[in-house]
Amino acid sequence: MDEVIITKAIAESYMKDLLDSSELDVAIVGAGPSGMVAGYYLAKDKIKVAIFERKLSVGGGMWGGGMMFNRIVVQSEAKGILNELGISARQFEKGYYVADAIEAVSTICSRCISAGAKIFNLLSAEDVMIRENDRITGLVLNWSAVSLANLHVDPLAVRSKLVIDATGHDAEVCRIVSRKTGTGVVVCGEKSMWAEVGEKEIIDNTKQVCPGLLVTGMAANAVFGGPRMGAIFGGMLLSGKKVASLAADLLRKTKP
Ligand code: 48F
Repeated sequence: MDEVIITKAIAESYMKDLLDSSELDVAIVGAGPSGMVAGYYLAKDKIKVAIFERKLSVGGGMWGGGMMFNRIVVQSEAKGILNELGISARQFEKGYYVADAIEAVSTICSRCISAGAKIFNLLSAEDVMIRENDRITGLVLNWSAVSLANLHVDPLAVRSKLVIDATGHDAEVCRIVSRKTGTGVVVCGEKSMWAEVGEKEIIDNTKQVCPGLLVTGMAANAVFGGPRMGAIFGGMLLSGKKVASLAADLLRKTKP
């Protein structure tokens, strides 16, 4: 075994994927459930998509289920997505399915990658690229370790036809766009827990917020002031699926 061959294999293979992802159809920020479901459906539709995740692990808030009981609940409306991905779930009461959070995260991630999406962990979106008419045209990325170590190191950028904010409760990309553009994007902040309403509103709140930027998952409710919903995850899955379909439609419309 030659350590230098191992080094070259890792560096060359990673660099090839990173360079290939420097021009994308869709760049997703955040590899939580909504971001990875969106990545799965986009890749399945042959759309060039990459997900940039700040942490070492993907899965966002799904691993820990509710209060560290690693189970999630999914309602009937989203059971079809579990079936399609191959995640087992049993009916607890009529309309309430319970699934293993670890199986859910690992399966969504695996299906997302095998469909053709690239996931880059340990990278944070610290800004967006903005061009004429305040159109969002890509992401400004840096290693998460740079901000953790408080290093003064400039970022690099990727261009993408569309950006999806899947950053969860903080709606980080929308907050940046709200601060730095005149697009009128305002992050209202999420309301207190109300599962029934939160799960309904998240679907309506999943949309394009300004030219080039869409929002999904908990970030959608954070932007438009919808309630949080706790450890029911059907809305996240349905929102990820919906944003993929909206993005695919927008890409088709802008095709020369
Ligand atoms: O928080 P997260 O799981 O978002 P989600 O897909 O799902 C929400 C649920 O997990 C749960 C809930 C259910 O009722 O409310 O909270 O909407 O995943 C968001 C991911 O985005 C990453 C973050 O580390 C997490 O893995 N993230 C956040 N900001 C950035 C980022 C950033 N600036 N750059 C890269 N990744």
